[in-house]
Amino acid sequence: MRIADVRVIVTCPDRNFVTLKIVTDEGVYGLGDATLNGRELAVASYLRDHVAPVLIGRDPSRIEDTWQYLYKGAYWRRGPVTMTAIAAVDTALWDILGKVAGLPVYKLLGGRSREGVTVYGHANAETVADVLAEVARFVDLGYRAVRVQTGVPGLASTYGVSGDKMFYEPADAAVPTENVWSTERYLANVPGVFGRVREEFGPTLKLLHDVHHRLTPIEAARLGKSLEPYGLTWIEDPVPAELQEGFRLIRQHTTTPVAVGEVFNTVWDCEQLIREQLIDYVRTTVVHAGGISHLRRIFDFAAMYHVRSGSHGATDLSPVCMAAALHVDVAIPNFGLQEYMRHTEATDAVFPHGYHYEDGYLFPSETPGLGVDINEELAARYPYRPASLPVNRLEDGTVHSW
Ligand code: GCO
Ligand code: MG
Repeated sequence: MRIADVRVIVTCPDRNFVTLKIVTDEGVYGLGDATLNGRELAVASYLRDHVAPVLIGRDPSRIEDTWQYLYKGAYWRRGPVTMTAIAAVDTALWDILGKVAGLPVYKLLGGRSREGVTVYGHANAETVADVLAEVARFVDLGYRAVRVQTGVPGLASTYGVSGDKMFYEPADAAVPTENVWSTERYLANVPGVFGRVREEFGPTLKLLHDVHHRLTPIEAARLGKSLEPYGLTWIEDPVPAELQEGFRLIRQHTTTPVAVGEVFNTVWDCEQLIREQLIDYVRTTVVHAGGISHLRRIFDFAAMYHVRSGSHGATDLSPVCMAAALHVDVAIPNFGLQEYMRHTEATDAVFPHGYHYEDGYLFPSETPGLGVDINEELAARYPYRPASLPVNRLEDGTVHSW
């Protein structure tokens, strides 16, 4: 069997997605998600112009060899654009392998280690009263884990709070929207929110919170300490993680668990964080961390250091990525949690899939391969729309991490 055709499909069913379709000479095809929010066309070009030509004629079952060929063969290593492109190829090849073997991909990864994949939902609202109602809604839907984000008094907008509660989408304008941020206002507000949520929902509901890279290590330490009475499952991305040793400072001060990794692309981005046990959950996922093969490598390494998975699963990761992530989640020994934001009806129609939600769990598809498809005719009806993620500024105008 040989690779006969490689297609890059860009579509915007309510938001932009880039999908790679690898077709073999025997007609079997595989899909890979290649969506990099706000930078979609860079990956589409990388795949179309630089990757597709070298894939034609290759044996699709040589997954590891193809990964190494694309990683080492480019000379220029790592980075989100490169690793998202490699991820798409790797994912599509696993899909083909599963279809040829007649097995769902998780069986090729060693089989089921658990019955279902525990997911967390997103309760978000401007006020505490409203967010309590949102948490209740997720509890009613069966969720055992809920991420809680509220507005901050004095700030016009805050990360994680949106008008549309179900389909959160921060990439809202062709030219980035500018938000204003105040660490002081934020730190004064968050502990009270979690105090109220715990009071209302008791001690066993898993609670999570995303700081979205906005604090310094000592500020994050203070936040973690102030949240200790409420027993959070994790605080996410407390600081930008380029300086991995910075997390030592957080660790020295608080027992609140830390989750990091949605912007990481390789094991090298979290090597020190894992080896020194500076984090508890690594949030890398298939599409931005080199595909199923490399994600598995990161999680195996993490398992040696008591670090569990907590894969990113926002709406900018397509159903193709979610399908692939669930096969990994259900197979690995050190699974922690899976983020789950529902896609819109239009997105689901373009990407018909066999995974499903039930009582707080997602279940991967049992059909051969990933169990996800793309309706190309429908996809063609939704042309690309430029959309960027916002930019953050402090109250005095200084550019800050968003
Ligand atoms: C999350 C993330 C997202 C990102 C988004 C960027 O935890 O789900 O932080 O909300 O901001 O995926 O494209
Ligand atoms: Mg996040």
